[in-house]
Amino acid sequence: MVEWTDAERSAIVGLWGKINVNEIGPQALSRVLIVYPWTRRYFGAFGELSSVAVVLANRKVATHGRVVLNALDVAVRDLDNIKSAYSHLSSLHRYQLHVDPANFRLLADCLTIVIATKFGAAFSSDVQSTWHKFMAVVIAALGSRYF
Ligand code: HEG
Repeated sequence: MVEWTDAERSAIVGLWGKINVNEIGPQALSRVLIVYPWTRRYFGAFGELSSVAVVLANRKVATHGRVVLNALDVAVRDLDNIKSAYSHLSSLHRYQLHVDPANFRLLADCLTIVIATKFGAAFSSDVQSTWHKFMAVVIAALGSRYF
């Protein structure tokens, strides 16, 4: 059971409140596909993903980036129940999508970089520390059906 202090809760909710899912979601997912090109194998249904320009212009990538961030919104709003909230998503990624769970961390890292780029000094090391904890809990929850 994860424990959150009031300061951690308000740091996560505060940061999340400034995030535009429609902007950050597509940036984070396209970054994963560009920096870690082997992750493109999971998105065969998204069409052409063979170059940086094509990934950035792919509408399905943008849409799915929003889907992923909207799923994170569920976690932000239910910080005490992230594991159960993600139990179905974890099964889906394991049994139907066959996503190696190591990729969850890659997405978290890209998302953190996109957020840092967007918010600059406002994304202080203190805020990052709490954000990192949040993403670690999300990653563990998404991996919970793998083990
Ligand atoms: Mg996953 C579908 C969330 C990481 C590959 N992902 C989905 C869906 C959600 C989701 C909500 C839609 C589920 C549905 O249709 O019911 N994904 C999600 C989160 C995170 C994540 C919250 C990490 C924070 N996903 C992730 C990673 C990969 C991946 C790292 C692969 C590298 N997801 C993936 C694929 C699909 C989804 C291939 C199906 C996409 C489609 O065909 O529309």
